[in-house]
Amino acid sequence: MILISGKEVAESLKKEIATEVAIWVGEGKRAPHLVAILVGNDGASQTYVGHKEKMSAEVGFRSTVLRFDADITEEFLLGEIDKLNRDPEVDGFIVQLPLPEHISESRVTEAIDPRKDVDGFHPVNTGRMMMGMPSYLPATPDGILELLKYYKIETAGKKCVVIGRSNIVGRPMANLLSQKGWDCTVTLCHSRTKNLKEEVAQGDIIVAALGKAEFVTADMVKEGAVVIDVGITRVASDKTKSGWKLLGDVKFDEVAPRCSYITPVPGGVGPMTIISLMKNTLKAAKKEIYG
Ligand code: L34
Repeated sequence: MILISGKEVAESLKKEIATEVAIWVGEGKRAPHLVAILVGNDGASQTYVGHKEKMSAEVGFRSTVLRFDADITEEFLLGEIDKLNRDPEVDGFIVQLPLPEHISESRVTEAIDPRKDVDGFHPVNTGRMMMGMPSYLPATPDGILELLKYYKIETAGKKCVVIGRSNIVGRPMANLLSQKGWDCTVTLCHSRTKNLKEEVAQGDIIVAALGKAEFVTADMVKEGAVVIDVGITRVASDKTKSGWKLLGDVKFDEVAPRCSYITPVPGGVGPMTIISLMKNTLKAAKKEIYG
């Protein structure tokens, strides 16, 4: 069993991005500028946005975090998005999800200028991605592809089972893995899938992205499978200082011995999500996708 270190791959890609940024700035261009909007005070979201800020600084970006109270109106948020769309000093921006229930995530996502949509969540980027056209790829699926590439994991002709059909992970992941160059035969499983255990057990590559702690157990995993764990749930723990620990969607201790490769939580997919956002922001600054 080989433990896939997202931390290590992220570190290596970080150096490449930092070098590219240094060359860009050395040519007299403005440093790429990423803005993150954070609404409310969800603990996990604050941690993730904090990691995005830190990584931005490490690769040489300028970054700004706009923090708003959970009770702002949708109209106000759309106004802030409009300002960022028009601001020539902002290359890319994201609105960290989830949003408070009274704000529509789809209206917010659609309001972002696709040219600045470094999350790759806008329908224009999603559509372009599905057609194999140049687009910003959603960060988590792109980060997973980078892990497969780094570890030289064969995907062509493999049976890949994706569990979870979210707009930001499961569905784009299933789509990308089925595209030319990756060439997987993909099954997308979800809460209404019949015989889920049997479906997952067919997978040469399993991507668990349903958001249920320790859902994938050893009996669902074929011997020698590659297991990618996207889940990250905080559960109470009396063994940590913070009072909680992180669990993936995979029951790691029993699944790991059966795998050829497996990602840990933390230190697996999470750091790659951050790196892919940096890749997209650099592309935005260089106007690589839309010119
Ligand atoms: N708009 N909303 C928007 N864009 C995104 O790309 C995200 N996502 C997901 C949630 N909402 C979003 C993230 O940023 C998930 N996500 C994310 C980012 C980073 C990490 C996890 C999820 C991460 O850094 N994980 C670390 C541990 C973090 C911890 O200590 O809690 C890891 O090693 O897995």
